Parts: sequence; C-alpha cells; structure tokens
Amino acid sequence: MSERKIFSETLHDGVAISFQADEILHEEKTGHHRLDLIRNSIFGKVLLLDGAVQVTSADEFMYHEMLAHVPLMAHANPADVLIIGGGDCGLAEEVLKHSRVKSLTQVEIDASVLDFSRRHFKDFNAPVFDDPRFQVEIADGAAFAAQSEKRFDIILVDSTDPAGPGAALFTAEFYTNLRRILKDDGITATQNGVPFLQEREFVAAIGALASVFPVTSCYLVSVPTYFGGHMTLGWASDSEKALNVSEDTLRERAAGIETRYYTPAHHRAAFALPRFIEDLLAKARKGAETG
Ligand code: AG3
Repeated sequence: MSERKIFSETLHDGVAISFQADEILHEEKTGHHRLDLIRNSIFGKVLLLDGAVQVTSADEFMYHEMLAHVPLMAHANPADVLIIGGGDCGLAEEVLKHSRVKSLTQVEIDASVLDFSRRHFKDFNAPVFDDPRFQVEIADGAAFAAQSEKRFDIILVDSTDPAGPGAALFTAEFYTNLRRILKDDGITATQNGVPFLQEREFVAAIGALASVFPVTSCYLVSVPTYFGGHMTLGWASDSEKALNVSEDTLRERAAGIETRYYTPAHHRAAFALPRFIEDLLAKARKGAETG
C-alpha cells in the first residue's frame, strides 16, 4: 500500500503551500537542518529544509536559470564565479553552461545536503560533478567571504530564507565582505524572497545591500513552489554598466546556451517592477541612506 501524507511548508505565518507525498523518500536531521525529501505527482522530487521548500525537480530551472544567467550574461567576462549555498547544485549546473566561466567555487555549509542532492537530483546536477572547473568547499559562507583571498567576477547567493543558518547571508557585514572579494566590474545576485509575503525581509536585505554597494536593484522570477507572487532576486554592483547591456549583446552571449526560462528579452523585462515592489525598493534604498 502506498503511503500518503500531506507536507505543509512552515515558512510563513498564516498561510502555507501543501504537497501530497506519494512517497516519502527520506527524512533526516543533518547537523544544520531538518531535511525531508518527498515525491509529488506534479513537482516530482521535493526537497524541504526546516519545513521550507528548497528545490523541486519540476520547477528548479526557473529559479536557477534566472539567478545564474542574468548576472552572467550581463558581465563582459565572467571568468571566476562563486556560489554561496546552493547545495543541490542546480545553480552550478546553469553557471557551468557558460564556456566563458573558467572556475566555479561553491561554498556550502551542509555536506549532507550536497551528498544527498548528488544522489537524488542527478537529473539536473550530474554534469556538475564531472566538470574540472567545479570546486566545492564545505564551509560557512559568511566565514568564507570574510577570509577568502581569491576574487570573483560573479557571486551568487543561493540561500535559504533569512532565519536559521541562512540569516547571516542577509547582513550588511556579509555584503561588505562580498564587495571585498569581488573584482572590478563584479556583480552579486541574491535570493531575496517573495516580497508580498516577506516585505520586511525584502526591505531589510535590499537596505543592507544598498548600504554597501553603490548600485542596488532587484529583478523578478516566478517560481510555483515559492508561492505568493513574484520572487525577487537582489542585484548589487559598483556601476550601472551591467544593468544596461543591450538585448543584442545578451543574445550574442547567450548563443549556444540551452535554457527553458531565460531569454535575452526576458532578462531585460525582469527588471521592470510592479509598482508595489518599486516602492519597496525605494524604501529600502532610502533606509540605507539615512542609516
Ligand atoms: N534557495 C531558495 C529558497 C527559497 C525558499 N523559499 C520558500 N520556500 N518560499 C533554494 C536553493 C535552490 N538551489
């Protein structure tokens, strides 16, 4: 007899998304997280950490493509890339599609999430582990950023939400260290939550980014499992140059890279924000100015 169980996300107060588990594939308490892996008829494999959905087989491409390709295509020479978090390696897979990338360092705090995802999410992450450009460090991302001697063209922060182990990845101190380890013309992009449900977190995180970087913005992605409307990805750089790359240039850089969500036209469109998000962005930047 097949087991049936409902898994409800515990991330937000007052509202939740629920998944029917056609099968419970794994339940574990790792050193850092509670980890659940279930199989759902629509989303395929669904990985939850501490009761919050992190990745599903069916919709991972939407989030990973936008977090990787927007900053990478916007950069003239994204040779050295750093991913903080992202233990399922779906983001690494997108980054390594770029032949312009010469090295990818991934810093993940939880070795068991990495090992586990390597076994269970082969469908998307298998190519990563055979790629000589890929290097993993099991370490605290915040500590890595504080200590690294290496500099990067692109830093991607693929974090959990700003609670528990992920909280350190939303602070001005962390962003100061990211700026320190970025090369000239470097770009940082961050997981920044669903502002309709996480307004306070959005303003705090963008405010912290804006207190450190001269140029701060955000762009949109819709991911079914991160429900509640648009998700925002944070953007930080020292100049506006990479925000104004033409669609023609993006198309040249995107040639030969296979995607299912990202397009050069959508890249540019993703920075056109609904009014309420524009207002929150302005509020966050203003907060940063006045301290
Ligand atoms: N990073 C994004 C987690 C967002 C979770 N939010 C939520 N469930 N509403 C996940 C890691 C993907 N590589």
